[in-house]
Amino acid sequence: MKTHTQISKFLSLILRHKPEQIGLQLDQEGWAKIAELIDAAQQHNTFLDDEFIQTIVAQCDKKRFQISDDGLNIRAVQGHSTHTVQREMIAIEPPQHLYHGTASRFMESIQAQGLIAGQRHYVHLSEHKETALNVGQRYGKPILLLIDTVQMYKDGFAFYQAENGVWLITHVPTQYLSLIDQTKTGSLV
Ligand code: HQG
Repeated sequence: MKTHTQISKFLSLILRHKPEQIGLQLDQEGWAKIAELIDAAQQHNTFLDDEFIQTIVAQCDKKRFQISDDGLNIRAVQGHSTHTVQREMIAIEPPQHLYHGTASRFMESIQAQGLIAGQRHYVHLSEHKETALNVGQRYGKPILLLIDTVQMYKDGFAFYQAENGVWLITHVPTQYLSLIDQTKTGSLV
């Protein structure tokens, strides 16, 4: 029997990155039929049922997953890398401040290229410094970057927001980035 965390990671893997690992079909908007997911997982020795899925979706701290209004489908709302998913998102005006957390070892490359999406479809941005820092520390010494959203928006960049509040953008060129110095609270360098 797998734990909630293991199942949550399994759902992230299948619904964001590798549905083919269990032979599951996702549509362009990322939806999978829950009944098909349960069957496919079972055939690959992962036991899931409707109730377990509902609990994981409801308890997920980052609200990574969404269940359709009719209760029949499930998807990850962001974080995809699989090319079968190409969500049609509506560009909206961003808030004045958005942050990106990264690790110090990526900074040389970020200074050269700006923020790029890598394996995922988008660069992930947050309205909250703490969230961004937590994201950054997954990869090493965390670095906090502030995005000049006002100028980017004026310059015609498209910002999207996933259902769980995560902001998405395809690329952030270097000139819109500033480093927030953690040692001097609130000040920029
Ligand atoms: C970095 C988690 C070198 C980027 C989190 C990041 C998030 C560059 C890494 C979500 C670069 C990509 C996404 C460049 C960006 N050169 N490195 N030019 N541009 N990077 O995991 O933002 O728990 O794909 O800074 O909470 O860390 O999965 O993206 O460090 O919301 O739901 O390349 O994943 O959510 O790493 O995290 P990732 P991320 P979940």
